[in-house]
Amino acid sequence: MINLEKYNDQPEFKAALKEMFSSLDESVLNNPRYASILDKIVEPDRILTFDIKWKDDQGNVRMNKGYRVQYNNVNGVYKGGLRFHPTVNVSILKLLGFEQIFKNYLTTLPMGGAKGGSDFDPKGKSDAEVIRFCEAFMKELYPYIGVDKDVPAGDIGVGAREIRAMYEAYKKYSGKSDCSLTGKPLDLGGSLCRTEATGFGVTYFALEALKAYKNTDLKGKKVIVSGSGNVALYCLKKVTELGGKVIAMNDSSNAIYVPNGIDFEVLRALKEDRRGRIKEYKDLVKDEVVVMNSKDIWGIKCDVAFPCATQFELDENDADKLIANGCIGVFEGANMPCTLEAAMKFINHKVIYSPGKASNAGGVAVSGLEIEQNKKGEKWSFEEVDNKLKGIMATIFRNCYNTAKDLNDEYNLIKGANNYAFIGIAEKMLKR
Ligand code: NDP
Ligand code: 2IT
Repeated sequence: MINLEKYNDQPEFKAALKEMFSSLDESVLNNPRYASILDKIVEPDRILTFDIKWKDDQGNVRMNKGYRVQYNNVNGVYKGGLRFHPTVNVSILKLLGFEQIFKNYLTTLPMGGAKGGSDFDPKGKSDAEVIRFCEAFMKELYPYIGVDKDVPAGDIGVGAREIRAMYEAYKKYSGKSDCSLTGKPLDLGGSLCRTEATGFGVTYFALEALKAYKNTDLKGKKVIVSGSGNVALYCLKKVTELGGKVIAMNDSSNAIYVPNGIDFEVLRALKEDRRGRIKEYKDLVKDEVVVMNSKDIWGIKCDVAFPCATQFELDENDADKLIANGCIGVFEGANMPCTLEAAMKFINHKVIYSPGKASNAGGVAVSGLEIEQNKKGEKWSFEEVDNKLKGIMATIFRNCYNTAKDLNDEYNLIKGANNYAFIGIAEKMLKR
């Protein structure tokens, strides 16, 4: 058994371990075949830590911490995003890296688990500062990555601008132009539909689940999508295309409630082109827009919710409000946005609940397809990638749903995802 108390100084990571080990079936947890690998599965192969020195626009040398947690490569090369946010620390990266092992297995593509990033805060920095930081970050990281070793991508605070700068720096320092990063801009060998993949993917997963559990879809549904970054924006786009109405979104400062529905193109331009704040949306449209506190988003009545911002943004009290308001499905686009207590409330009330490692796997899945295209020297059409993404999300849903049903706990997709993926990874570790 895993002694969770050992991780009291890493509360975020401890929460991820608790989610996993409280959901594993007795037949898995007490399987003598797996006894020898339990300790190995919980700790990363290595944690690379480095100092990043970069120059601000005034010419001052600034310093941040950089990390890459290479967790487990039994299912393929280390793979997972890079996060630039002031809260980044080893505990959060271990949470994310641990999740990534099982998420990547669920995609059915050959990718191991990793995560990395820095406590650098891109907010309030000029483009030139961000680009200099990215170059300095890659100067430290490049020896440890590459298409046959470890392939990072984006996450919070790391989008097209950052990946471009890091990929250019990788080429400069390593002299190679292999697929060492995914989420690349198209002119640098990126894949069509990678930008959209996580947000589209979580919506495809929701469609599968709504059909299987409640024989319904997103048409006419009132929807809340938290966050307003990459995942949230493309979830908004796909939900709207499928006939749902996204009535509320947020950022870390404010939420907006828009009874007539949020306009994707207006919000996209505000967020992607201008890096604006969500409250500015009010000045851009004629519709009624109510600006609220960020956290108040979960008190708005909706049919379906997609938490797409950050870890632990939705707690038990928020879950109570959503349940009382008649919400029928909560699909995680972010990584572990619901606390375990919130998730268990949904499950116990038969609200469909999907853990991020299952429903947000579309991003890394299309990263896997980007690697495949780069290796083969091919460029697939948007439609081709999008169709493969749909197929992968449907497979993930089926595998989790069938496992949950086999365990006589139909609404428990935590059990479904964790038992299915844990056995898959454990069996591979035993064969190594
Ligand atoms: P972005 O940086 O593009 O956007 C993050 C969004 O979340 C911003 O709107 C940000 O607001 C908001 N946010 C961050 N912290 C908080 C907070 N404490 N309260 C409210 N809002 C907050 O990141 P992504 O969209 O890429 O990532 C979002 C989530 O999805 C993360 O959990 C990430 O790990 C996960 N994910 C991302 C994938 C990807 O491919 N990008 C793939 C799978 C999962 P603000 O601007 O105010 O900080
Ligand atoms: O959490 C995630 O799955 C990501 N940030 C995407 C990782 C990737 O390698 O595309």
